[in-house]
Amino acid sequence: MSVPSTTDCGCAPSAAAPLTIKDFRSDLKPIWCPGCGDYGVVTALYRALVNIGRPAHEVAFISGIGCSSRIPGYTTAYGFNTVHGRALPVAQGIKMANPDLLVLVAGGDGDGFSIGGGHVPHAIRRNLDLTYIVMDNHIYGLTKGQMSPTTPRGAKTNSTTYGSLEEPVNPLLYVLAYGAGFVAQGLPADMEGLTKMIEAAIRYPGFSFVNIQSPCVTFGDPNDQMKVQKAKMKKLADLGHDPTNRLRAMDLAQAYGTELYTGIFYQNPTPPETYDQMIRARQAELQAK
Ligand SMILES: Cc1ncc(C[n+]2csc(CCOP(=O)(O)OP(=O)(O)O)c2C)c(N)n1
Ligand code: SF4
Repeated sequence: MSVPSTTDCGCAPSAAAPLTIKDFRSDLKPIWCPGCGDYGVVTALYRALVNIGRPAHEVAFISGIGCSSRIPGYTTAYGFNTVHGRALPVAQGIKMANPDLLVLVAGGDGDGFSIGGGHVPHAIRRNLDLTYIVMDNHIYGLTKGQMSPTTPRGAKTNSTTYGSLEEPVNPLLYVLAYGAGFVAQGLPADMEGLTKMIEAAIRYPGFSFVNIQSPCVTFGDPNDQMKVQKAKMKKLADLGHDPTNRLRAMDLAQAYGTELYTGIFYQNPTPPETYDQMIRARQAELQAK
């Protein structure tokens, strides 16, 4: 079953001339290691923003701290590289202060699911219209290769010399369990698929989550790099998955770490009112008194 398109997310193009990637690429040269998956993520993001058609001055891009959290600096959107783990609270404040902005939030698996993990359920249940992109490389890249919350059990890292003894967090199952209305997973190795799902996430009116398996070439597992991922990926659309079926999505999400499913796991076909819409309605009600 296909997901009905949603058009009430404020994503209608407001620029006169068609936008190009140049409109979103900043002058700052990325300093990621050559081959880092995050290069592909920023490219997919530029492409998605071109397709959305809103100019850079209508976009705010918020991140935490980490290699992946550098990403707002490589765009011409308004950017805020906040503190480690605090991108979501800052982004929610920005969206509440100016609901007309298209708000993107990004960071690593460490930023989002260890130090910032406590913010995720609350951002989901509050349901502001923002898109949260996690570059999940299963490692702390910026601080030189310690284990992260998504490091697989048994993996040897600079802080788990004999192999991790911990069960990893499953980001897909976690956000689905908390009730996120849009949940997808992509790979920089599948640029077309990744671009489409970021675009769909932005268009979804409410909290949307995209987990990106973005390999760390320097500290990551050599068997979890782009070529291997590309060979391993299974597109949910090819498997006939119905993205409106939340329970099936949760079932598929349980395979995180073993199967590499890509595409939209879940998209709520009847998105509820967002927090920002409710604030506007409340303001209008009070002003009318
Ligand atoms: C409060 C605080 N604690 C710890 C750090 C150190 N620190 C910076 S980035 C980071 C983890 C980075 O890993 P991740 O968020 O997964 O992003 P990546 O670098 O892998 O993209 C840590 C522990 C910090 N900057 N601030
Ligand atoms: S350390 Fe890893 S995550 Fe950081 S820039 Fe290098 S390859 Fe990318």
